[in-house]
Amino acid sequence: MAKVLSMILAGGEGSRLYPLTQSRTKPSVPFGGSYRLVDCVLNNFVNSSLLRIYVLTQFKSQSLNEHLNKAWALNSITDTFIDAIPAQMRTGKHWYSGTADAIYQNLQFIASDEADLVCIFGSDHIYKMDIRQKIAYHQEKEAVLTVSAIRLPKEQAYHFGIIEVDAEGRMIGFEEKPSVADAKTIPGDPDHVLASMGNYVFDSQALQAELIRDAADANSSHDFGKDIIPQLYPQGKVFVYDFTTNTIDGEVGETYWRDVGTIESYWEANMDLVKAEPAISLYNRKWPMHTHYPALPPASFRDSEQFICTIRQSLISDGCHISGATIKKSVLGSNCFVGTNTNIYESVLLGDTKVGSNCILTKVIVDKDVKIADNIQIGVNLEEDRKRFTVSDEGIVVIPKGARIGF
Ligand code: ADQ
Ligand code: ADP
Repeated sequence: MAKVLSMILAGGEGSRLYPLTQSRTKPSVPFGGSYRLVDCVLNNFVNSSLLRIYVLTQFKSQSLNEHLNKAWALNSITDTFIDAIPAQMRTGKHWYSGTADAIYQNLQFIASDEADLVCIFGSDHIYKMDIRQKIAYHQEKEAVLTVSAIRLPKEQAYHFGIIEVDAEGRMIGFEEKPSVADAKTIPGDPDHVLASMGNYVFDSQALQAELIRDAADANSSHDFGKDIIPQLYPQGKVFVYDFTTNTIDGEVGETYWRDVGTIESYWEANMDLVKAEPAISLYNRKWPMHTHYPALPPASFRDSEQFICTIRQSLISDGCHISGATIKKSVLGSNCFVGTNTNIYESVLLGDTKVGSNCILTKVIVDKDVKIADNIQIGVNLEEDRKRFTVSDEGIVVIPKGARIGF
């Protein structure tokens, strides 16, 4: 069995998720009631029994550090660790300039390790992957680098690295974030492209050599998508791992993958959890979704004299207290209090929030520690909301952390 070292890129600024990233880095943004975005990739590694993990942080990392300490501490006498590495400007007075530079600045941790393979994964995607299967494919192909790929609608091409592949799975073309017009579609399928999922398995020696070469290249932006992959694939040893072949608990099909880069995609990914048939299951006991569970009582629901609680297609976390309210297609993080005759619809409450009585919230994302007074409507009159809050092009209203509304 090859020795594996894993590096998780968790330094993303997440500017398109603003104001959710006003006080925390993107991987630390709460998701799905109980989780943070970074939990998905960490669960993929832990459930794949790959337990030698560095998490590279950069922007606004305190919230992420606290989460890693509370949720992901490994107490063990074996050679296993999940350690955060803060950006330390080891190679000069500059922060990480790109994802490859983030790894290059920490090359000593790879060089001093006996790992044969290095996994480099982003941290802001919602998916389940048994990474052992990707590693087995990498070894079978004797690849230098293996990139995971998924088929996506052509219109999304400009967000992703777009791949061309031959019949053996070898990468024969790659373009980082091309225009939709220029994106190479899948042969025989003009409506779809093959997109890089931003996660990589590298041969350790080849990675080190390539990063040293790239660091000396003044024309490089030191990014895996823009520089490293285009440099490596023409040498013929970069292979493409088809994510749809991955199995969880012996079953093909759990190949949901979502990039949560924008307010809309973040909201949609939360809504995917409360569909009648959720796109990704949180309930597979062979693939537990670890996170930090605060010491809180179970969620409680109390009818008032006039109003009964109606909760449909929703996730309600521990410590929530709902009094005679109606909640549909919504996700409530821990410690949310909701008053009587309030309607919450298609909304995401990140936690520690109080919503008064007789309120309406429709398609609203409420960050932590918000207090909303009685008789407030949000998401009903978007013209009014735009004067006070961030409203996405698709009409999703975002209430920033710590807001006091109607007081
Ligand atoms: P993007 O997602 O646009 O494209 P990027 O913004 O560089 O790539 O982020 C990749 C990961 O690295 C994220 O998890 C992010 O949080 C983290 N990150 C970003 N900058 C960092 C830094 N300076 N230090 C540490 N971590 C950092 C990439 C690929 C595409 C691919 C998509 C899939 O480049 O080819 O299609 O991911 O989403
Ligand atoms: P989250 O909203 O991500 O759960 P927390 O409220 O748990 O974040 O805060 C995590 C850490 O980040 C705490 O140590 C907190 O003091 C710090 N923190 C949060 N917001 C800010 C801020 N605006 N400026 C400085 N530190 C902050």
